[in-house]
Amino acid sequence: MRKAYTAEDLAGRTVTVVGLGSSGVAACRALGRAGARVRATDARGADRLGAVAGDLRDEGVRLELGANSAGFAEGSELVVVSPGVPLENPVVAWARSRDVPVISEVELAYCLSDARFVAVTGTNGKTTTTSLIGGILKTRTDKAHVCGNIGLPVTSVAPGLGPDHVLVVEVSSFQLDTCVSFRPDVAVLLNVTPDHLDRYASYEDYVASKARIFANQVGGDFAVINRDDADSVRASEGAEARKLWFSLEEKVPEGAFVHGGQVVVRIDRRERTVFGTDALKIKGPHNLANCLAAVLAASALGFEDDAVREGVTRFEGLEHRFEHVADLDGVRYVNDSKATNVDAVRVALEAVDGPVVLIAGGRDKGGDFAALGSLVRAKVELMLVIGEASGMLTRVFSPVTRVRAAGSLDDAVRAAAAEARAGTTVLLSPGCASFDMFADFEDRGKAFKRAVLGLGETGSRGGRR
Ligand code: UMA
Repeated sequence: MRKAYTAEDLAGRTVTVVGLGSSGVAACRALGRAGARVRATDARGADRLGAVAGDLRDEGVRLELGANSAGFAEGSELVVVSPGVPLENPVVAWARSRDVPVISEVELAYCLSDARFVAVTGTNGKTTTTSLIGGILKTRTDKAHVCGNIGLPVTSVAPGLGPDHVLVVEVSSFQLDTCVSFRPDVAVLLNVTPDHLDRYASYEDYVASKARIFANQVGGDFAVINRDDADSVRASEGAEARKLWFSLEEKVPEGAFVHGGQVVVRIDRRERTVFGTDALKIKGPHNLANCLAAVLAASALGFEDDAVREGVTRFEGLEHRFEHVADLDGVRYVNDSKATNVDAVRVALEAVDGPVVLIAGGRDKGGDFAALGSLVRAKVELMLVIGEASGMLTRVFSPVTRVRAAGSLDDAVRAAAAEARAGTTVLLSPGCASFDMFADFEDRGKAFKRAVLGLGETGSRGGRR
């Protein structure tokens, strides 16, 4: 399939961008450079958008602030929708009812660029794997760019880049939902477990959204898929790309696996050992799986084993993802604020040796916490619940462990410190979105770290030692 648009197609067209967060602002600017007549609408008022609204107006963007109204979109030939905007939004609904195309900012970036694309999706591990792939590529080229859901909008990087550049793009299901012609050279699907059920009608719809990453790929492209995850395998069934599998459980026919503590890659019937798992700085089976996916993506792009080894073994992990914060009186504090769904909490609990004081809660996204029952019973000595989900979490987990509600994250950290004894891990792994109490998961993780590092100063440690 050809790219849905070129810069020439967009010149002179009226395009409306919905949402002026980081991706919407970048989309406005890319469209402006392509010569489109750009309009943008945001439900937030000018007071909350800050200086960017004035800047965009100066750049010739027509704005509607404080509402997203269908009338404002009237006359648009294309709508670019931000990932946080639900498809029932009045402007999106207006476009759909008139067959005006609605695309994501990722699709727009793809159309405006000749670079090669590596797209990484999955419920968990996307940012780590995207960073790992970027880390490998950057050992050998300065033409690799890491962007997307990771925090840097793709349209701020991609437009105008030639085929000698590679974009390693973290893609969320929201961005995939409105991709039309997006065809990554390498598509990585890490795992699919229930998440965002507040946005999707059913889990099947969410799986189908993830499967869209493969939809436009053809024979010469690569699909990197988790062989150990039945829903990822299912989502890749219709993929036409060449499949490379990764597995922690079996020797795959083509792909990467672990044997005798070594990462083995088998492509084109050639099998080679790339590195020993003990050389990795990031820990836990989930991170080993992320490494296997990264190794395959880089190999598919033609990067040699020594580049792969160097990039992967150098990687030290990311902030807010099972991040070690401090050891205080033998108690380990771990910030896993990025764990915003049930499966991410499972992965974190499985990665801890010994007893856990778990801090969880926030804004519930409709996940099935009961699925964690036996794991929590086995590992969690005390669960401190915060935010809107407190009542629900108390109901679900009271039968399997001690549960206590805390009024704030600070209170939860103090209560955890008072209870934990040497050998215990205090784990913030919320399993929920942060928006009821914080600006985002980073704000929450930073608040956790401040609270932990403040424990020593306030003398509020002093639990059961
Ligand atoms: N808005 C409207 N109308 C609506 C809803 C929102 O006008 O009905 C406006 C809001 O007022 C706000 C803007 O839209 O001004 C927000 O847009 P957005 O939520 O799409 O956020 P961006 O700042 O554009 O950030 C997006 C991604 N956000 C989401 O997917 C929710 C960022 O991922 C991404 O880093 C960025 O684009 C660059 O590509 C964040 C995220 O939380 C990290 N992603 C989710 C996740 O990781 O689980 C999917």
